Amino acid sequence: MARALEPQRRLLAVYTGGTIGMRSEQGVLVPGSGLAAVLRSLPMFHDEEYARACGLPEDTLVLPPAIPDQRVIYTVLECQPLFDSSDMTITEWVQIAQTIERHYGQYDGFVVIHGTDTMAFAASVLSFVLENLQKTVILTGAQVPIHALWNDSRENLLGALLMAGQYVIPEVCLFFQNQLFRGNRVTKVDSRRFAAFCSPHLPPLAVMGTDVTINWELVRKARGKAQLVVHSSMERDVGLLRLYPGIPAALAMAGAGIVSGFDMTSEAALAKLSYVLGHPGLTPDDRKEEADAIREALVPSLACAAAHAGDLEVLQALGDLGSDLSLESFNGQTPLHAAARGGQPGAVTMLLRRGVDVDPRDEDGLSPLLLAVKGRHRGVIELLRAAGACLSLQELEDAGTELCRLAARADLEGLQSWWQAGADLSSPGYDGRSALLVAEAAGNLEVVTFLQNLKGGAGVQAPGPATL
Ligand code: ASN
Repeated sequence: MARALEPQRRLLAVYTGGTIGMRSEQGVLVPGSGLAAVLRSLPMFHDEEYARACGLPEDTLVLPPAIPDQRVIYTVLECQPLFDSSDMTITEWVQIAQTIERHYGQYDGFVVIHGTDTMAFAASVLSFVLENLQKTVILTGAQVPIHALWNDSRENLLGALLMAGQYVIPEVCLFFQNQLFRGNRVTKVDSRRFAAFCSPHLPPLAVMGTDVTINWELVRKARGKAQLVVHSSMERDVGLLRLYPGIPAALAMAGAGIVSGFDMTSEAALAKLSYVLGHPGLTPDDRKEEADAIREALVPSLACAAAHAGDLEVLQALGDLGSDLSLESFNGQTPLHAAARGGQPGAVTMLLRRGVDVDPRDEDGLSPLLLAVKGRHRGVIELLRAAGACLSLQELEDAGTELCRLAARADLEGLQSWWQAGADLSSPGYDGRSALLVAEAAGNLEVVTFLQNLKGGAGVQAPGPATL
């Protein structure tokens, strides 16, 4: 899933309109055709020498090398007509999805050049319409046309091409101002600044600075080799109800088909509703079931995010809706893992009160207790131990080497965390030395005193859960 290392990666750039290519016609900015020709004239977007040497066809452009031994080759497909995105609807977004479907086999990734006004809607809709994505799809655009001297078009488009060309991020994303966001998590927040979008409830999937930082743990994992499916039958007759202070009680119409949007953006909520209600062949009951299933599918990730952030309100709301708070997210981690990793005693307490398993294992066999130890979250360790969590035999066996490493670095808090979790601090490391010997050799007096006190007093083995 990391950097794609084929010598040539081929992208399709679908140009739908928007400010990026706009020109002034009688003083009014209108979407301008011929973007490929403009890009061809800019050396940052096209290496003519390489294109000629490889005999690339006329409509095909190639970026200068960003990393050795790899080239990003791209074709610009200009839509007819070009749109100011405020005139676009679900119909046009489904057409974009169908264009991607038609060319899916020929290209390694896709960039959709789109106006900013409705780009968050477009990204949300595409994320539901395109099912089983195995390739990167990135929407981008700009606040200032590419022809202007001071613009954000070049940076945004180049960034999107580089991300789609170099990485396999199999989901619909939006790239703007050096950040790659999950498409159905963004919303437009500014129409004048270059930082036009934000993702209020999910950090960016990637950030481009001096280096590219990708949050791989957030990136969707492509499962299996299922074929791309395009859901073109989206329901147009959907609406959004925004809750406001003093909203009349008559509008708490849960029974009238209102589905909570949780922390979704309004763009994503609308797109999802349109997708669910448009699913062909569904009876009203099926649709409700489908909406429930989608909610259930989202619960593990939402609950994990809330638990990690210590957002008790959201956790409570999810629990009150009858959601199972011990469900695993994609990597096998439960909300309790997330709360332990985030060092959130409040969330841990709430989850334990709701009766979740205290010792679940994720895909790598890690338990919440071990994650709390690694994070030195002593309050969480205490709660988990009191609830009966224990390190596994394997974890206890492996602890010796880690304890010696902590002793060598004078990491008292780390050692205390292991002790609190029930580890035997006299366990030998890989070379047979104990943490105490290592600390003495390194002259880490505070650690030596701590370990000696344990030896002489409470013992190097922490008290059992019942005494904590
Ligand atoms: N009106 C333009 C559009 O959405 C705004 C932009 O792209 N910056 O097409």
